[in-house]
Amino acid sequence: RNESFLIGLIGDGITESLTPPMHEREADHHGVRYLYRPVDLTVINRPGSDVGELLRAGRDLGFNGFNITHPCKQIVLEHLDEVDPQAAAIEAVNTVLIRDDKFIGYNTDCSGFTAGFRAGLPGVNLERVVQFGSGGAGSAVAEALLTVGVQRLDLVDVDVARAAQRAAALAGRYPGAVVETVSPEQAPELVKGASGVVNATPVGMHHHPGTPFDTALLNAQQWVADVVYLPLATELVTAAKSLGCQVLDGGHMAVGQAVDAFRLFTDLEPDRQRMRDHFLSL
Ligand code: SKM
Repeated sequence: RNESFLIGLIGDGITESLTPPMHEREADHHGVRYLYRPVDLTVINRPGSDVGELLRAGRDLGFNGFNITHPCKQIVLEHLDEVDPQAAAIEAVNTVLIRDDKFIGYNTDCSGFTAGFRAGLPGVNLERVVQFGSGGAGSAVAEALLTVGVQRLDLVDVDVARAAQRAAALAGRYPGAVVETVSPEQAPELVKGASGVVNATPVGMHHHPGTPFDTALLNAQQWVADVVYLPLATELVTAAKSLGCQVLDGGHMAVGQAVDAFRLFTDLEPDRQRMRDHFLSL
């Protein structure tokens, strides 16, 4: 096999992203030439609305694909020739393949969270889940939770209209599940009665410290998942672990989206554990 791959990541402030080294190291193990370059909109002083133009430039310069992140995951949709049905349902794309000069969009945040959830929280109770955040990451995570069989999903968001729109879209596609919107004031009661709680907000990131809800509401029978991975040990993850909850840290989604994108870009089977070990060493 004498193939080479040229991949990029388009988004705002992504120069320090860990996705490029994850892909490149995995490609090294497969013995293929693989370059993964961040295309940071802040650095090149371009708005997110230029994502279509950047994709077309990338295609013309021989790129094989792109990951797409904030603020372009929705804007990119109108520039694609084909969109995977699950990505279309989530209304967000984070992976674009360039095949025969066509742009084909996928969402590996959803499939990546799903795989991480199955691996990291096997057999957990899926009866009642409360999810904080219904934005970019949140819509992919909510879809993933219903895919793995969550029976009742309560979406909490400061933007109640956004949560309501997401809940309605999900309820239509998962008629077997109950999907509701909850105001932040109603959330504490629901957290207490939940089998699992998920953070899909940026709260807990280095520049956004805190927890999305009062962790004193948790008990050891519950599981907790976070999507924040900088730091990996968020205040939520640390508190939930010390209470004895089963915990899925945000690294699982970060690795999961990279695993699934790598497979799409290369048609090679990545080694999930190896990619996670490498991610943890970065
Ligand atoms: O969906 C992912 C994207 O593929 C890569 C990324 C990053 O490296 O910052 C973040 C997420 O949006």
